[in-house]
Amino acid sequence: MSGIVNKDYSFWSLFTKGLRHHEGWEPAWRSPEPQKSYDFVIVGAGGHGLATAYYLAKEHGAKSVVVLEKGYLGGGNTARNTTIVRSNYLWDDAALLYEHALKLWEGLTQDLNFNVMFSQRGVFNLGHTLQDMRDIERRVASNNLNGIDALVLDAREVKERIPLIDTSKRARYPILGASLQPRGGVARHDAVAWGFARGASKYGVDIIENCEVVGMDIADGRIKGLETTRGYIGASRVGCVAAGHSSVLAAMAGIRLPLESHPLQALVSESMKPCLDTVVMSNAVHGYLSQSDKGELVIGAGIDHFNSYAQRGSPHVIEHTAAAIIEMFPMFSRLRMNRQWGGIVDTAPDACPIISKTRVKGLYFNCGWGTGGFKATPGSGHVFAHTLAHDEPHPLNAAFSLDRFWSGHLIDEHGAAGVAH
Ligand code: FAD
Ligand code: PYC
Repeated sequence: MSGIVNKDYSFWSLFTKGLRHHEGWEPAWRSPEPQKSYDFVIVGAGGHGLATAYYLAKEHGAKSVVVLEKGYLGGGNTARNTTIVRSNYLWDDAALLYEHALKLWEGLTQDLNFNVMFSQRGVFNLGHTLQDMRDIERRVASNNLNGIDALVLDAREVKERIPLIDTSKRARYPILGASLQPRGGVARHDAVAWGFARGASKYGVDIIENCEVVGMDIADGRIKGLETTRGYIGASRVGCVAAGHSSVLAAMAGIRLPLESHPLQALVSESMKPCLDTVVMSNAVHGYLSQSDKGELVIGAGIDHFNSYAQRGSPHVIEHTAAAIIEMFPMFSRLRMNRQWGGIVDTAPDACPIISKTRVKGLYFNCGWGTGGFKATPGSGHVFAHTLAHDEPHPLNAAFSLDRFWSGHLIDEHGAAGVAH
């Protein structure tokens, strides 16, 4: 197939479709019965899993691909994140991987022919202490050396660009400056999942929802198939992309991943008129926010520090988050919060992902994105598809294999992951 099938988007076609309201729409992806076996089985229909399937079919010509999802497509962290996209990581390996993703984001709407509403409104990381500012200078210099857009601003320049922010000296942690990545921004989380699902489906990928993987059939050190709630499915290669549940899947293969699963919460306020046209994050005050197209503030902070698979969190974290936002933007103190939720994030000791083969032949893991994987969605899928298709890492994910936890070549990105840790 040469690409995504073009539909009729003429004025007349859109007008008549509009008249039929919510009836008669054709599904965006097929929902077939699972076949007996596939060349490639992807476990997890979040953005990363769907992107993997899409690129496997599109760029590697894979004809027999299925994505298995225990719940509904895009209902995991893809649905629960706060959609910040940026590539301003410190170390070369991480920066180049996230920049690869950012470049794909820049053409994603056109590639998928589906509006993922990628809005490059800039991302500010605030500095409140001299050490923060030194770290910011270092990271910006490192980003520039890697060809990544980033600049250092002082407090006056921050105030010019974000008029509502409190840069006065009376704040508990006065703002001294910030880094700014102008090409960073936000995207529409659901659209990313739906766009990749539609694209993958049109290339022939089967997407099976309500199909939980409950066991792995491994013989002679090789994966043979998966036990699922919809029966046994044979597989030549299996890519697990299950975010907070990655350790559960790995345990089915007798593998212990160096991951912890934690809840991460977010909240949105009532809608307001547009007043914040960028993304603001502060590691020190410990909160971040942006304004959605609907006018709500989208707010978050750090993980709940206990391990859990329950997709909710503790009230004291919400209180801490609200306090941080009000410290940066005192005028939001009268804003009411509308909703709160949690997702389960898979954090690795060096705050970097694992994109790797395993000791079981044909079994691969893409996980450990922790609090920061949404921004990587297209890049992660792209390099993981390569890894699965060639049985060897793409040059951009070679440093992210499981071996690093034995060799000691960790890539410490706690600073860049910052606020959500
Ligand atoms: P998911 O979307 O969680 O997909 C994994 C899928 O696997 C799920 O749908 C799950 O149901 C399925 N699955 C699990 N086990 C099985 C099984 N046994 N069988 C079948 N299916 C299974 N990142 C950013 O870059 N920017 C942000 O602003 C940001 N904010 C965040 C805010 C919050 C509150 C949270 C929770 C996360 C945030 N993240 C952010 C992190 C980001 O959401 C994740 O790193 C990313 O979405 C992971 O994508 P995924 O496709 O791997 O995971
Ligand atoms: O990775 O940019 C990020 C992020 C922000 C909030 C959660 N994760």
